[in-house]
Amino acid sequence: MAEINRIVILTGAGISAESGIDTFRSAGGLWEQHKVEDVATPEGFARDPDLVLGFYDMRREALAKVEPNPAHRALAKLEAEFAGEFLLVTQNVDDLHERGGSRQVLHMHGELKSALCTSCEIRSPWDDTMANRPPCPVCQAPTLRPDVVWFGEMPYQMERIYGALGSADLFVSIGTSGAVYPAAGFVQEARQSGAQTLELNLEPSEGTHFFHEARHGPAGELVPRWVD
Ligand code: BV8
Repeated sequence: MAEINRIVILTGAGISAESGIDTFRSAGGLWEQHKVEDVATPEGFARDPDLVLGFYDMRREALAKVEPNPAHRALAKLEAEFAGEFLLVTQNVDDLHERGGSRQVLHMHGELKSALCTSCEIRSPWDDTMANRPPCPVCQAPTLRPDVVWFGEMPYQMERIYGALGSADLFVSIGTSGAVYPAAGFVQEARQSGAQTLELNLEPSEGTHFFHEARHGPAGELVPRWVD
């Protein structure tokens, strides 16, 4: 990648699919098992906190049983070897990028293994269950929620992301349907800044026409081949 100096990568649920993590919108995916408004909105949490805490407990438990796949490891290799600026933004709340060797991961939708206390508003590392209302490790109040960004909530570090998109010369989107904003709009931001844009996905995403190039197939095959 001689002429490329600044890379921004966006990943979605598809990069973790071959590790055995359910995606959201593929057949049998997470959203088929649950209505989004019931488990991924503040209103759903207010209405039935036990349902929501149980949904995220189930996903956190599933995460402990799976491993990163070659796509995660290829991105870690690229981060280690690339001499320019490199930003990995993920919509995923799993820790497979980190377990695959990535050192800097920007979780714009939060993380399953983090808890947010709605009383003291402090985040704590978390890999236990929450449905039994454990005390916040900081203020001891029984008011933990998953530290994930629900629909209608502002994703994390948006200024940093838009700053990187504004100066990127390569934007690569991996394993995302392009169904959720603002992440789905990143390709347009990158194009406006003159970046080359590449989609690596099992099938054409909703925004595939915005990309200069699109390659379709499993991330576990496409990403290592692209990195090498
Ligand atoms: C916000 C929570 C505003 C954690 C999630 C325009 C602009 C801004 C907002 C909006 C807008 N229009 C509408 C909105 C509102 C909304 C939205 O986008 N709605 C959609 C449904 C239309 N957006 C929001 O609410 C966002 N917040 O805008 O706030 C604001 C402003 C000011 C102040 C306050 C607020 C928040 C969005 C975040 C919601 N939280 N997750 C969790 O439970 O995980 S979103 C959820 O969907 C996940 O995070 C997931 O990452 C995300 C996107 O899904 P994908 O990752 O793409 O997964 P999906 O299953 O859809 O697709 C998988 C893809 O992989 C498929 O294409 C498949 O083909 C492919 N694949 C499968 N297997 C493989 C593969 N690819 C390669 N290899 C394989 N093996």
